[in-house]
Amino acid sequence: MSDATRISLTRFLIEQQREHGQINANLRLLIEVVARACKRISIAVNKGALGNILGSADTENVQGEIQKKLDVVSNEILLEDNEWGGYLASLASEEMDDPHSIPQHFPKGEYLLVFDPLDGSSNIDVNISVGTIFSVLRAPEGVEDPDESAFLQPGVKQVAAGYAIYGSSTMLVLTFGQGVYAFTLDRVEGSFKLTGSNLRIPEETSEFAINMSNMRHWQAPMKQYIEELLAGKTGPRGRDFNMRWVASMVADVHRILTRGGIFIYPRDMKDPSKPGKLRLMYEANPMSFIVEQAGGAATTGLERILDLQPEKLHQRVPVFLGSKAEVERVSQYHRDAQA
Ligand code: AHM
Ligand code: MG
Repeated sequence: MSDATRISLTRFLIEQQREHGQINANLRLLIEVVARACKRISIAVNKGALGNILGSADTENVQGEIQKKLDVVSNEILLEDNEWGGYLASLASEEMDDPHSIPQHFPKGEYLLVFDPLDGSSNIDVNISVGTIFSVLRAPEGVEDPDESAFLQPGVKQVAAGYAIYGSSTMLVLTFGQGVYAFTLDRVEGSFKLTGSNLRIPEETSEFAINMSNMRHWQAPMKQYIEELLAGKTGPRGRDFNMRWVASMVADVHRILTRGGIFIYPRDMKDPSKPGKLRLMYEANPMSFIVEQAGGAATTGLERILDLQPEKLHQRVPVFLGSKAEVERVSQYHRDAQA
């Protein structure tokens, strides 16, 4: 297929609205605007050192992490592009302590948007893939100015989720709960084109992604599972496994959507006050929605991520996601250890 005949994101969304009744005009506009914001972030990422956006911003976010300049720039782009459209009741982000209210002079809408504006920030300065992750929820009815509690809905309530990956090409991956679609940015035309429909994650895999340097801090079932993979052909699994760890969740998840695998960021004892590193609302939930829609599974090791009732906007959770058979196996090890 030539690039000119490929379906654009705009056409795809209009067809989803018109022919399949899956989305309404406001949700279509929301996705289009988020995609446009991701294009702006992609341009900023691509400029690298020439854009004067590498390095630290010398500020801390609510999680006590030093923000990178690009974290701040990406957050501002997403706020600026989305606050005037009339489809949002509020926005929340990894980079802001509290939800961002829609300014008085703009109309308000029915949706909540929550995002990690630049995931994998430690990779910005070394020219490795980073991304944007987002989740769309319905605002509770009758709430004039939604606060944090409005966002605290389980992942099964998401009406859409997606991520953009700024890699060797820029891609947008989306779900509305009826399959997963991938779009590649055509930089000449400036539009996203449909390049993958109904993506499926193979149930079986021989590839895992985990930060092995934390092994000494893991709990027993986690150590057992990885030791078995490392033992390879002569171990209990009877075959060799391969390992990849980009340290950008978007890149690791994107690889798993493309060729299968299991991604794990477990709870560890490095800082016992933290039940994991990744955040539920804008990392684990949207990625779990996408992975389940592609036939994979996503758990905390004990429970399905999408069923969790969030308690805080910036809550952390352990994450096990990807090829179903492996996620089920490692989750079983964790459940057995609890029994
Ligand atoms: P960030 O949102 O601050 O970039 O942190 C999340 C990232 C994930 O993208 C990635 O999977 C993980 O942190 C990597 O952590 P580590 O550096 O511990 O391997
Ligand atoms: Mg992140």
